[in-house]
Amino acid sequence: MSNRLLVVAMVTALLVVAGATAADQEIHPDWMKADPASKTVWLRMVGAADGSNGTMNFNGYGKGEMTVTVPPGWRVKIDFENKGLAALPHSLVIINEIAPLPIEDGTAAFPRALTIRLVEGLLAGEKDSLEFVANKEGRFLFFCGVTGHGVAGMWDYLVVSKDATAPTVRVVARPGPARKEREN
Ligand SMILES: [Cu+2]
Repeated sequence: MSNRLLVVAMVTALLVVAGATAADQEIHPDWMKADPASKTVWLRMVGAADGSNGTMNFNGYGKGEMTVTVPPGWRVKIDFENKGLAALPHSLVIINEIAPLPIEDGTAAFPRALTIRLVEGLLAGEKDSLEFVANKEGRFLFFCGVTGHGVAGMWDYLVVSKDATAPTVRVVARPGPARKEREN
């Protein structure tokens, strides 16, 4: 099997696994704030927030374990920070849901829906902010553009749906004690 085919097979397996573990629990984390009057949602997205998925996570979730849903037309403001566990660089881009996933980089599905230094990544403690209008419906991915991170599972879902009346966050329920932000 060629390397390319192997990567395709691995990514397909990842997507199948993710599909089997749909985000089934709504949470109200302190890292999301919604303002219906201005149709604006603010998200703090932390790369490598904890050790989940070998630190390849956003806010502790990877491989599609987290789904943020917003109504169409809402403005999405994201403050991204790399917490830097394992001393790896990380970045964030909103991409279309595609298979296979890009090995690195990624094309922003909305104008300016990406951090600086997408492939190189931001180092531990570094931050960047981005902002875009969710002007089309669909399912997209929060994706880390650093080489190999996306295919290692550093991605989650962003859904833009007219069925949503307000932003929500759903995650895969995990056994064991939940962290504080998951209990809110
Ligand atoms: Cu990363």
